[in-house]
Amino acid sequence: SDKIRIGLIYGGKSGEHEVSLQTALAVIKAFDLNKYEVQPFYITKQGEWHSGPQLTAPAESVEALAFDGSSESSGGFALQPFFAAQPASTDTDAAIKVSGASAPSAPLDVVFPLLHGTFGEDGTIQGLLEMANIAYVGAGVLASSVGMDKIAMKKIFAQEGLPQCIFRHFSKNQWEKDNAYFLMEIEISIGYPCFVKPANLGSSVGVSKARNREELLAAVNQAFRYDRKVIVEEFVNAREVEVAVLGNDEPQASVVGEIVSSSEFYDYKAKYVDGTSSMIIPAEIPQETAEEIRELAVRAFTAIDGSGLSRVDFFLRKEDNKIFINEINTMPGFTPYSMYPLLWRESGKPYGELIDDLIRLALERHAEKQRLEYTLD
Ligand code: G1L
Repeated sequence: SDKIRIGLIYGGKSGEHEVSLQTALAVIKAFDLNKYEVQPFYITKQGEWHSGPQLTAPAESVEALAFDGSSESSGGFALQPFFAAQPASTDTDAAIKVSGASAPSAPLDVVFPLLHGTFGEDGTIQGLLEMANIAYVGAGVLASSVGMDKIAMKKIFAQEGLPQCIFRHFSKNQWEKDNAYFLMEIEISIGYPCFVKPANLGSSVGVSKARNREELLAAVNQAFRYDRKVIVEEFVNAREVEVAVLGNDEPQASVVGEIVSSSEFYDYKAKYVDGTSSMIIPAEIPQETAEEIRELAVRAFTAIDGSGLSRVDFFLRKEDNKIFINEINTMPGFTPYSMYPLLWRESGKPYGELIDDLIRLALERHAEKQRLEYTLD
């Protein structure tokens, strides 16, 4: 058929297994099955890949997407029957060839990697898809890994001149060798209270606030349980605002949204509620501030070599409205009730259109890459 063949990879070993399943279900429901064919790949919590049967109707529940039996395989080998053909000119150099026996009748056109890296750091699924020469939605290898490492991210932001809070960082080995030095550094340059976080991990696992030296020592040890690198940040008393960025070479920014705790929320005209926090879209902030935040978001996206999508999170300091970039997330929450899709909805782009745009952007980036030369002959 002339439908676009979409692969969905979801599940995975990470703590976001359930969120990933919910997201896959929502994305599947949004696909126009007259236009797309959907091939699911479920990764169990144990890391086994299960490629399911092609979907001819939207799945009914997450249970229906969590197949346990058929076509089990370990690692990305489940993808191999669906590899794209290598470009003819580089065929002899191709690192991976589709062998005759498993050559598919219908390779995938584009994949949605709906999960965080399950191998400890991110960019890994993206790397697998690069080697398979399959187009995929969202950030590439570099932006994905930068998006998961707060230290690399902040260094790139600093180089780009983006305003951010004061921070210090160290590895476990550096800390063990000379923690007196880092304690002094932190107390002189940051002071208390401060936030202590593992460099990796998107969520708030291992994050704590320290009000004095004793708490700082405990917080650092706690953070080292989750990563071998730790970052300590200045505490900023601020509102939290977020922007959705979409595009490749000419990324666009959505309206700005604000996250507030549920208790504060009732003072506002009600908008969206998601778990324990709520979203106000558009944020009630001055128009010049919103414009500045949108520009900073696009610069951050470009600085990390973003593509497809990213949600960029900022602090707006209460005392003076100063803007600080907090982080960029290349794999934001993506159900129809998550901040990223809601920001685009309020900007005039509904969920289904957003998905169409992401697929088009993935195919465009892939086509452009096929035109690059990789050898000297
Ligand atoms: F494929 C996209 F669009 F790039 C993409 C990939 C992953 C969008 C959103 C996400 N997000 C997630 O996978 C998750 C937050 C549900 C789990 Cl990490």
